[in-house]
This record gives sequence, structure tokens and C-alpha cells, in this order.
Amino acid sequence: MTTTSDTPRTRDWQDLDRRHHVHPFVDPQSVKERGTRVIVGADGCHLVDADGRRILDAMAGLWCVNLGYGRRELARVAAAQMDELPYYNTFFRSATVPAIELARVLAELSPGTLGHAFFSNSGSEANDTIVRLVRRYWDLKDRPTKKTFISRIYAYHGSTMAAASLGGFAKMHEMGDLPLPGFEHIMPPYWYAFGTDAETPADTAARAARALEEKIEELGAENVAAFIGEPVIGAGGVVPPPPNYWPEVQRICRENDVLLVCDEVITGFGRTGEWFGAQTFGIDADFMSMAKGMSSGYLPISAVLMKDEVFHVLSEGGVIQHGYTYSGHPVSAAVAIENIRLMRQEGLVERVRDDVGPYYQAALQRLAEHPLVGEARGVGLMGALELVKDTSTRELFEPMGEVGMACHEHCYDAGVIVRAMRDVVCTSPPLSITRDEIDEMTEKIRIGLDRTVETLGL
Ligand code: PXG
Repeated sequence: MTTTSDTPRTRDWQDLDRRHHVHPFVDPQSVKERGTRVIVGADGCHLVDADGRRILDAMAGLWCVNLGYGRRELARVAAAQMDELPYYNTFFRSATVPAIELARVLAELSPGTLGHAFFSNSGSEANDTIVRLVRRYWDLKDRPTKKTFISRIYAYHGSTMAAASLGGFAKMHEMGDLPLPGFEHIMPPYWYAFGTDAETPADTAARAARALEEKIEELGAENVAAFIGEPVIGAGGVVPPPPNYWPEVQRICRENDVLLVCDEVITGFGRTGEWFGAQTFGIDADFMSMAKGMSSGYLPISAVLMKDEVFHVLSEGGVIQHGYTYSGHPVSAAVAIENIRLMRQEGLVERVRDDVGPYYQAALQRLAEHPLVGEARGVGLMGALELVKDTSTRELFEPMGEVGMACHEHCYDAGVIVRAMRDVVCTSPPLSITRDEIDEMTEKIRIGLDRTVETLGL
């Protein structure tokens, strides 16, 4: 397993890191005992660590480097924009050309009438923005009691106070006394973890949609502002919903005057084989949040898209008392525009839909034959392997998470980065991945699975 490196230079970085750096989503004790993996370079789908090892990044960073690493075009655009105008804000009736242009590009790319964009720097900020704008919307519609957001268990919407309240992770809620008031959670359409033996995945999905209807009834539709969901739950374990789920959710939202919010932070920009997950699943969202793949992670930027009629209501209400110093940052916006231009020019989204996506999904299904894997599932270029104690009964490991973490470590040692969440092993490679690299990924994951079985004596 990866531990403190033998290479002197790497050891120096690790020592410094221990001394001064606080890491997100990491147990500081593990950094102290085992050191961090120091990444120093990258190209295409491969990273290089401080020991000079090449590792296949089957996670595209954190679900974000859609175009792959080392794209000089993005670096050149960033440098040119820094020369021309490194910063100006979009407050107080100011604007910059890249921010204006990016808003137009997003309006053009997105489905339906999502014609207006508000910019921030991260997915969390985008979702916080949505909470404030949605509540404002209902105030302006003279329905000020409509305040509560309904979300789902295992949803991930970010780490700020409101975004983590939207999220459905008990462990995250423990830190900072969350959720805040006005955030409710229902079951997701996740057959493997929530389905009964008598149910098909479609039955579980129907029950998950009914849970929304019941929650609205319990709270009173007059108190419910919006339902938020990732078209495909991502960090919660890549859970593609059966086809009956979203149409039913949409019907329930419409019938109850509840706004429908799609969190496209992972599913946006080609991940599911369309530009947005809402297109893959036929969702007519009132709001969308997006980040990550929007700039392929080269610079931080996010956006909230809203329907024209929603913006119309907001625009009649006076000053929008919300914004970030770097909303619509010109360098980030210029990089996002170039990223989208390159994705279009290279037909990356179609490539996911017609070529590497199906190839990757077939590779995952072959991994499902491994004795540790109870289910392989996914859509486009996102996928999951559910590791279980008993594949015939869906019995999970206890305590949850140890097998997944061991597999993650063994995969890293085999030369591939995956994401382990509970005992679910997720992958989400750059959209630029080749068939050969998908084969490399599959073989290395197979080695990781085998070693997990060997070392844990499973
Ligand atoms: N929504 C979704 C669907 C996300 O996946 C966010 C919002 C928040 O974005 P920012 O940019 O604020 O991080 C995310 C982020 C993981 C992991 O554990 C996933 C994310 C972030 C960090 C770790 O796989 N997703």
C-alpha cells in the first residue's frame, strides 16, 4: 500500500505537507502516518507523481478534467487573457467580454429556455446561489412560505453550509450542525442499496419518486420551494436512475408548483454522452448548476443557469443581493469558452455517446464478473462497481468502507486512480480517454480487485 516514499525529494514534500497543509476530506492522522501522494505533472489521461511514476487517472481529477491534461490551447488562452485583462468584476453594472460571451455560449448549449447565467467559482457556490435565488423567486411570486428544499440521501451538492445541507451524507452533516433548517432528504432511486428483493429497479425508482410526493404532502406544497437532484448521483456512488424516475419526479414537481433543480456539476459537459445529464434523462429543469467540466478543471468557474421566465421574475425584484468577487472571472471564463470550443471541435460529446462510452460500459460489465463485484453500473463515462460480501444476496461489508478503501489503495499501487465511496469503486475518466487506455484501466482495476481479495482474505 502507498506509504511515505523512499525518494528523498518526495519525502521532503511529504514532511512539509504534514507540517502546514490541512487537506479536504482526509483524516489528518493518515497524512501523518502515511504521507500524501504528491502529483507533479500530467499529460492526457496520465498523472506523474513526485517519484516519477505514471498513473492512469480514471477519475479525471475530481470528475472534472474532461478534456484531459496538458492542453496547451487552454494555457495559451489563459495567458492571453491575463495579458489583456487579468481581472475585472461583474458587479455594479460592469461586465467583461469573456463573461458576456460565456453566458451566451451556455444559453446556446443548454436545453430549453435556460437562457440566463449567474457565475461563481465552484459547484458549492453555484448551489448556494440557487438556494438564495429560488427563495427570492418565491418571495417575489408572493408565496413567501415556499422555502424548503427537498434533496436525497447520498446526494452530493458541495461543502458550504447550504450545499452540504442539500447533500445527503450524515457524516458531513455531523460537522457544523447540519442540515440547516429547511432542508429535507428522501430516498434515492438506488435499487442495489435501497431496493427490496421483491422489487425491480423500476419499482424502487417508482417508490423513490413516491417518496417525493409523500414528503411534499407531509410538508405542505405551500412550504416546498424546490427539489434538487443530480441527474445521475455521482460522488454518492454513480447511481443512474431507471428511465421511469425523472419523468415521475418532474410530474410531481409541476403538479405541486415545486421548482426542479438539476445539479449538473458532474453530469454536465459530456459526461453522460450528451452536453447535460438533463438531456440524457429528458429533464426540464428550472435551474441548473454546473462547474467542473465547464473549464475541464483548468481554472475554477461555475454557473447557475435559470429559465428565462425565472429570470424575468427575479429581474423585477430590485437588486440581486448576491455575488462573488470572482463571479465571471475573465481568465476562467476565457478558458471555459476555449474548453467548450475544443470539445465541440473534437466532437468529444458524440465520442462519449457513440464510441468510448459504450466501450467503457462494456469493460465495466466484464469487471462485474469478478467475485468481489455485485453490480457494475454507469452511463456515458461514469461508472461504479459495487463491492459486496455476497453477490447473490447483495449483503454489504461491515464495517462499510474498509474494503472500498483497500481496493482504492491497491488500484493506486497497480497504477490507476479510482474513487472509493463506501464500498463502491467509481471511475469517471477524461472524455479524451482512448480504447487502449480503457483496457489499461480495466486491467489495473482487476489487479486492484484481486489484491483486495488476497490481502483481506475475502
Ligand atoms: N455538485 C456535485 C454534483 C458535485 O459532485 C459539487 C456540487 C460541489 O462542487 P465544488 O466545486 O464546490 O467542490 C460537487 C463536487 C468526491 C468529490 O468525493 C466530489 C466532489 C467534490 C469533492 C469530492 O468524489 N464533487
